[in-house]
Amino acid sequence: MRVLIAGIDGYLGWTLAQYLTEHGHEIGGIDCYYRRDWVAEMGSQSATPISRMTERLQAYTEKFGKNIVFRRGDLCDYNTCLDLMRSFKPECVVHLAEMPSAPYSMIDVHHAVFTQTNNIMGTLNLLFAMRDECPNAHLLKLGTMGEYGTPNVDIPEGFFEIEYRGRKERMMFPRKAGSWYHQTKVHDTNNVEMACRLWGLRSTDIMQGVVYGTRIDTMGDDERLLTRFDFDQSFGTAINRFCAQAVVGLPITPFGKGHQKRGFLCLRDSMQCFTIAIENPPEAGEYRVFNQFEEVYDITELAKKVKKTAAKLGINAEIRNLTNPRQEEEDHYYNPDHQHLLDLGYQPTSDMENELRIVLADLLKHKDRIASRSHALLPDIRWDGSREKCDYVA
Ligand code: USQ
Repeated sequence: MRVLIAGIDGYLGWTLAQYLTEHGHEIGGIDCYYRRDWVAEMGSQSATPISRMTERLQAYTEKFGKNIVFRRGDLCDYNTCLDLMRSFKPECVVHLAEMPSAPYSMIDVHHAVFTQTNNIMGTLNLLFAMRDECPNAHLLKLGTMGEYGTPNVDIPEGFFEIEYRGRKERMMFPRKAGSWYHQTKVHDTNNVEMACRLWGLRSTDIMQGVVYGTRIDTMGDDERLLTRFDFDQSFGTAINRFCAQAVVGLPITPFGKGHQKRGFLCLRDSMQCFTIAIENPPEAGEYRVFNQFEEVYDITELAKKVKKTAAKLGINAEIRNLTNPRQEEEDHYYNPDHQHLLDLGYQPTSDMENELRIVLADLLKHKDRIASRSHALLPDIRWDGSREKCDYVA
């Protein structure tokens, strides 16, 4: 299939380009390198030494013997979207080109407005360009499990049956996001669902949990094929940050009580799930939702797993809770369904401790790169809008 990856320079995008190529697909890509700028704005850098796009493309051609049709551009420019659909003629568009950080979106009004404008406008432009140029193509849209929030009931895959005053309907399950970023995904969900309903487009909305891992096998030893690994307060997820903290000898930092729960998925299995969704497209007019994660952990369990795995590599990591810069439930019920991908043949391949061993070993090679940006690890972006470094609880 001809697959266009929007956000091909990112953590998932660059990995997916390689994984899909190995599975026989033709790849086009677009990116405007925002992620590199945002991480620099946070005073940080990727722990893995990622190459410039030109070097990445060269390495890709050497490895796979074919080219990626790449365009530097921004989805917020409608003509760029239109041109790309006309020239590349994708059968599937994978949309990973959004600002993905909750803390970044909470910094101030400018970051909140940028996040919502960038994410919602880019998706709308894509929907219109697809309607007009490739209405049969499948839109694989990256949403997030964070759209649902942490309700005190089970979370279905997108929809649920409701009976109200004696009548029944299948409705979208209520969303309750906890950051301006997560809200953008909720708005996208509504927009994409409506585009499918009104225009007959087809889309899979992926409610993905937290993805972790430094590599897939395809990357081999060529550093130019490596994907990024962020650990700063905005673009590093808790699991990335815990690994980076362990490697440079800083305490691992669950926030608050540390019983916030999330669904997790390793990078190689995330790639497998995307590929299954691409190779099994929905019908015209169908909008479907996959909850894409494998294991649920609370943040303290996660911290303990990182500590335990680090110990096997001779690292003695300490866990110290920080005051929570976010406003969120620190101990809650969490029971989301995730059956649709399993029904399509998804087979989990790796457990977290195996994968953490690989991550920590990879990070040890680049310890100096993390140490030189260790100031970016301690959070100061707070949900109330203030900027003040967090203190250790004990
Ligand atoms: N947390 C800590 N210590 C840290 C960093 C975070 O305890 O050093 C806590 C946070 O307070 C939060 C939890 O860990 O309760 C998860 O935070 P996170 O930064 O790992 O993940 P989150 O903000 O939920 O967002 C991440 C990605 C986002 C994606 C989402 C999937 O940044 O792009 O949409 O994971 S999900 O979590 O399923 O919503």
